[in-house]
Amino acid sequence: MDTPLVLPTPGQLAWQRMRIGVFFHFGLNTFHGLEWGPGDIPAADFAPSDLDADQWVSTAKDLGAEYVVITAKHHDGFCLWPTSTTEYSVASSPWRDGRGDVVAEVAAACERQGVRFGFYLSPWDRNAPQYQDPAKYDDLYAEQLRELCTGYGGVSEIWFDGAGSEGHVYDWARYMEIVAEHQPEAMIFNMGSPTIRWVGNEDGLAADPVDYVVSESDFSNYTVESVAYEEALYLPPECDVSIRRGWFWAEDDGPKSLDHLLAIYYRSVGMGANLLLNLPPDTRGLIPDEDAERLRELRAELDRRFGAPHRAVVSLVSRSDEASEWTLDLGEEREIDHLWLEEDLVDGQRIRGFELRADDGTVLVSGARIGAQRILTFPSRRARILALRLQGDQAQLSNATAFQAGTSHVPEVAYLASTDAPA
Ligand code: FUL
Repeated sequence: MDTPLVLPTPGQLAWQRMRIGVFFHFGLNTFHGLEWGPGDIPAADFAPSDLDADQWVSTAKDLGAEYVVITAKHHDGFCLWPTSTTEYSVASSPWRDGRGDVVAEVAAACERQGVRFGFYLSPWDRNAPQYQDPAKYDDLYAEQLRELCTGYGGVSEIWFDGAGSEGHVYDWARYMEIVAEHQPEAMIFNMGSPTIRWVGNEDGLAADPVDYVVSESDFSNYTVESVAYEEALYLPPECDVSIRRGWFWAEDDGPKSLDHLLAIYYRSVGMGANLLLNLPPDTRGLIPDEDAERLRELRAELDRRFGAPHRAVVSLVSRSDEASEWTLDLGEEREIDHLWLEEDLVDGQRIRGFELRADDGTVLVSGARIGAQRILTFPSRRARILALRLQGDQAQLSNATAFQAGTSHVPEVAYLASTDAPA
């Protein structure tokens, strides 16, 4: 069946153009090497020795991230801001003598460094006694959401994680009213009235084809159930993945290899999805040196591959109802092995297939979607003119840029995260 044409909002297009965000998983779990804290670890254990949110945000910027998402509250219910809703927060910890606010420090660092700020507020709460009574819990959660939507300036993204919430009934209409009133521009991840969706795995990998218009999406890593929408929605995917095995910092964990991160980059950003890479701060309250170093290596390799762009002049040659032919002119003959294409999405995602040919007619690469951006690789060759055939009514290309990366090899993904619930 044909996917209906649903147009993106300007906010969704702006979010897609940011391409890379960084997740910060931080909380009591960090101090116990836990992933899903039970909800009764004493707040007194939250004691980062050198917390520096500017270091977090500048590390994210080193990667090229334009937004961050902080776990304001994870499943254990511990709040990283001094909420009025529970004593289970930084206000009951020794950090900054109980007068600290991690969310405020991250928001201020974002403001200083020109990075957009977002937060994760776990619906599932293992600490709040109210959780067993959905109506009472709605009051608590709505107030937490209100505090976060009103106390920290502009919010770019709100992350509603489905994990642990399977079967629980929340008053999403009420929550969405709070967001609409205070942060109408915020992208809404996954639940409520989403504007962006989960990619369906925690490996950072988008499946081919990446469709922005969907009528259902996956709910969480711990159920095969999906959510069906009443009508098809424009919901671009976000690929969340941790630089480490775990989402939270743990002593015996370490960063993924450069090859693995490159594979993730090509299979997320390179496929037209956003990448949300998790960088977990350690017990000092700093992104570990080895993780920051690995990110710099990744950035250096991406700069090496994509640092010398040859932008092509894009011309439409002919068009029928189903397809269009384009030429991409590099101005002079060059040795190239990568092509970065961007679809103009203002009138919707229209490209349903593409074929890239050299001027001798050889097909270099073909595929199903281009979307916000698509990175194509092919064996190195000399070329000035490339021909591109696009399937799809009124398909529009907005950018074609060629590169000589010195390789057309895209690393394989060697490691897939488990979908088992953490203990
Ligand atoms: C999952 C959670 O259960 C993990 O702990 C983590 O927060 C990840 C981003 O989402 O579903």
